[in-house]
Amino acid sequence: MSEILATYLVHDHKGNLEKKAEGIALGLTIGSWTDLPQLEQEQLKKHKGRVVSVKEISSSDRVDAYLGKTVTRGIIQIAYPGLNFSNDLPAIMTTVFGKLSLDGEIKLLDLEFGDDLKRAYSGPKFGIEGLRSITGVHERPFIMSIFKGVIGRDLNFLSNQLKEQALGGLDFIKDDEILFENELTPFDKRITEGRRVLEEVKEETGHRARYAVNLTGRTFDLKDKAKRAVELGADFLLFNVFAYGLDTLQSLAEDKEISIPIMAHPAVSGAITPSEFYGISNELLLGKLLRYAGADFSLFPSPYGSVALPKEQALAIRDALTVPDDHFKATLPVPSAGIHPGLVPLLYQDFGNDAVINAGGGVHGHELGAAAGGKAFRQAVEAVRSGASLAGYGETHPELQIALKQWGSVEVVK
Ligand code: 1AE
Repeated sequence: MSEILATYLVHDHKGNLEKKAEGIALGLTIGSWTDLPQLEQEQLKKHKGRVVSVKEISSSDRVDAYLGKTVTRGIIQIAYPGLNFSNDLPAIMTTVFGKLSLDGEIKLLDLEFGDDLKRAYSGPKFGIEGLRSITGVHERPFIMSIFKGVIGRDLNFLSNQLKEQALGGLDFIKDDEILFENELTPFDKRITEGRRVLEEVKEETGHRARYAVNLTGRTFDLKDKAKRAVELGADFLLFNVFAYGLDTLQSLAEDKEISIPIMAHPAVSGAITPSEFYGISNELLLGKLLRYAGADFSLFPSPYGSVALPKEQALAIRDALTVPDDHFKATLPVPSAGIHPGLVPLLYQDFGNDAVINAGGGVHGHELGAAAGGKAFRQAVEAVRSGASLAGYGETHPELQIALKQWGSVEVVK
């Protein structure tokens, strides 16, 4: 098996990045070997991590002040021999960032898998192309809304909310990620009742929205539950992957009987990614690794809304999900949180057609209700795609006009 190449941002208070890199390459593989007899050294050589590059980057007073000491900052790359690990994400993550992650002053920026390693991962079953063929939506970004305020509510409330959202012409409607197994709206009933409602709306309007039901519960029960969801006619699964682990997602995505798209929610990833000093980069965790593990959709904070990511990070996630790859289908980017129709020009400019415009509050908070909220988003997309300004389009589309009055807008200057 080939190597895996890890890229790290390091902070070294001894001012010797080469030594630091060598220490990591040794420490995460064969440990100290200088005292071992020659024969053993030779035998262990093939297991040793290899320092590939060491590059110092500019120092920063702000970083020194945060860490409480003067540090040399650098980007280092270390290759780990495939011989050292079984080809699965738990083994790889432990190899490249196991104990090292506890250091608190090192960030894992990227992992590059050799082709033979990559082949063990099947990636998204459907990906962007598959989702376009399921929905028949080819020429525009998708639009999604999120159930809101459903905890403690019964199935009737949920069905009404689903119907309202679907009447707005949205492509996807997802469970709130905080809705778990409960007596009022049990998983099985949400699927069967959701299907009934969406078919009813289709009869009425010709439009069939797809519903992503939240797959929750104990890890070892998930596969059976997901298969039951498929038998009951679920459209998609929503999955809080970072509460379980990437490998759990991979097991679900690889299972042929779980033959529906999986939407990965970023809940809990904020405990791992946000620091600029330690943890794992957003681009790697919410981008590349989710794609390898088989997510058809990846939700992440957009650069503009309520829990925003720096723009370069959001775009780097987008790229990692969609960059052409001989082996993997593209995962659909879902920049989310605090999105309203007035942000559609920005979203469209930055994420284009191959993305989902996703909103909870921006749909349900519309003065005329969720159906009007959905319509306002559809109208905003029509406006942007036809080259019209939102304000101008709003003059003949009252739902959009009201949304713009409520939340404002950001027109894009080209
Ligand atoms: C990044 C995930 C966004 C999400 O799950 C969510 O519920 C967003 O809600 P709004 O659009 O901010 O109301």
